[in-house]
Amino acid sequence: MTAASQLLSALKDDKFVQPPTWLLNPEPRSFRPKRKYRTIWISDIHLGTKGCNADLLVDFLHSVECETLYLVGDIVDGWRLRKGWYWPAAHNEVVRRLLKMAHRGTRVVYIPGNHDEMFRDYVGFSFGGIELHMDAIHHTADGRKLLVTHGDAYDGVVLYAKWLAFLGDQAYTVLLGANIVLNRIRRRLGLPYWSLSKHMKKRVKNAVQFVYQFEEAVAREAAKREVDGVVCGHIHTAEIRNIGDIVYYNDGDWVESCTALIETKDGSMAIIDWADIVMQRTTSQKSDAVKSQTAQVTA
Ligand SMILES: [Mn+2]
Repeated sequence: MTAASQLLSALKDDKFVQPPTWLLNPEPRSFRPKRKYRTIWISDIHLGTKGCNADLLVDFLHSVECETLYLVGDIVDGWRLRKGWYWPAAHNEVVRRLLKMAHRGTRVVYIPGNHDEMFRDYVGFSFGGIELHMDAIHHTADGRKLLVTHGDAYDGVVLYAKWLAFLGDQAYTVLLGANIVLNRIRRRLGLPYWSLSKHMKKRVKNAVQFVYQFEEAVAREAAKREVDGVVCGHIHTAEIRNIGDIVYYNDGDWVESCTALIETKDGSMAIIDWADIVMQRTTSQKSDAVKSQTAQVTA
């Protein structure tokens, strides 16, 4: 069976007549060896907004391989796009990477959130090999059952836009704006990404209180559903902690913190801070460059 005919049969459920040719392009040879995981969860990418760190996410997706990838909501920001179309090339590249992963055999499960709630109408369908579900039960390699949900349904106090009500909507927008400008300057100076808003939020007592209440509410729902744990996103705060008998996992976001949640083949789970990893990579590359220069000088 040729690659093209395999692709056609894979896409048959979506009734794509002509598969896009870039799907068949081979990977460039220069790729780093990929980190292999059993499962990856990412959420709150907010494609279509200026705050989205699409470049870092593309870099992450290039660097990993997994059996199952969960997109835990707020992948595309429909709310923002309604106010005006913003879609740079890097945002397309994210979509391409996701479709490529699905095409190459990763099971991709998309659970819409509140910012991409328009996709909730298509739950039960699949597009380009990406399955849409309202929520999901994930079975870990060590035999635990995890509820996977975006989390906005348990955000009783504040349905987004207002979720940082105490900071004020505008204050939050200003903060994210400042974050973009700051990182543009840092990039020009050759400095890695650093989340200003993440550091600010930690210092706001009310924000901590809100996060705590949200986590408790999600854990209560998980206990009701008789699962061992819950994976969600929504509040842009990555976390792994025990709440009663439930393990609460939050995969964070790609607006502020640039984090993912992963499961290894033995079922252990961890949060990956990609901004941090890229920073370490840049630092070690720099010191390698310095070393080779020194070597040349001494040689
Ligand atoms: Mn959300």
